[in-house]
Amino acid sequence: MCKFIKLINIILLLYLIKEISTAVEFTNVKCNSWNKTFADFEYCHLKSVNRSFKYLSLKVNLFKVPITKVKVNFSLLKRYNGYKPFLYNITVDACKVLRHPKSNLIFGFFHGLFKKYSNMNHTCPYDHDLIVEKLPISFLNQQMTGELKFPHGDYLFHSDWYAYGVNRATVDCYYSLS
Ligand SMILES: *[C@@H]1O[C@H](CO)[C@@H](O)[C@H](O)[C@H]1NC(C)=O
Ligand SMILES: *[C@@H]1O[C@H](CO)[C@@H](O)[C@H](O)[C@H]1NC(C)=O
Ligand SMILES: *[C@@H]1O[C@H](CO)[C@@H](O)[C@H](O)[C@H]1NC(C)=O
Ligand SMILES: *[C@@H]1O[C@H](CO)[C@@H](O)[C@H](O)[C@H]1NC(C)=O
Ligand SMILES: CC(=O)N[C@H]1CO[C@H](CO)[C@@H](O)[C@@H]1O
Repeated sequence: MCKFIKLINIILLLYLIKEISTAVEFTNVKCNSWNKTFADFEYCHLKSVNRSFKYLSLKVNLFKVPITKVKVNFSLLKRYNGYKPFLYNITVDACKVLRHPKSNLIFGFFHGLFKKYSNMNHTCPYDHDLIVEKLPISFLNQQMTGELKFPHGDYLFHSDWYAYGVNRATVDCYYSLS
């Protein structure tokens, strides 16, 4: 029993240390459309309403709907002397994984970060503009804190969005761990 309590204490302590040492802060978002006849960003920004409420919003106008084939490349980069590849660099068939959400945990995690605040919450096809509306940065920070045990520093979450095998858009999210 005593051993058990000790174990609980150690786990609790480790948990607290992690909580204290890992603060996540989203600092910037950049969106780019590679073919403005196919899709374009109406807006893409972080906004501060006040000290405690900061959010991310973006809207993509799609001009060739419906879209039935979507792939996403994700990679995580860390800044040393410029941003360098760090940890993962994967491609997922978004239409497939939206049908079978448990088939790719990394995509599932990423989708979970914004789906509550977005109309990208259903399976393909997509026949409407895509929005992420007022996704609270505090929500993002919270989601990330539990998941990341990475070294301190500046990170770039890079995503390339392909439709029909062609790169249509790039969304880059910048954050730091301290
Ligand atoms: C841009 O997209 C349009 C619509 O799909 C296509 O007709 C055109 O060829 C594309 N342009 C380039 C440079 O890929
Ligand atoms: C910040 O703005 C949000 C949304 O308008 C509001 O709900 C919240 O009370 C504000 N917080 C402070 C500290 O003013
Ligand atoms: C991801 O991997 C591909 C192919 O292996 C490479 O061309 C690309 O530059 C990599 N991207 C990043 C950001 O590391
Ligand atoms: C998807 O998001 C839209 C817009 O926010 C909402 O009206 C709809 O109920 C959501 N659908 C699902 C399946 O969550
Ligand atoms: C790094 C990586 O996996 N890149 C892929 C991104 O997706 C396109 C389209 O599916 C592939 O051609 C790239 O190889």
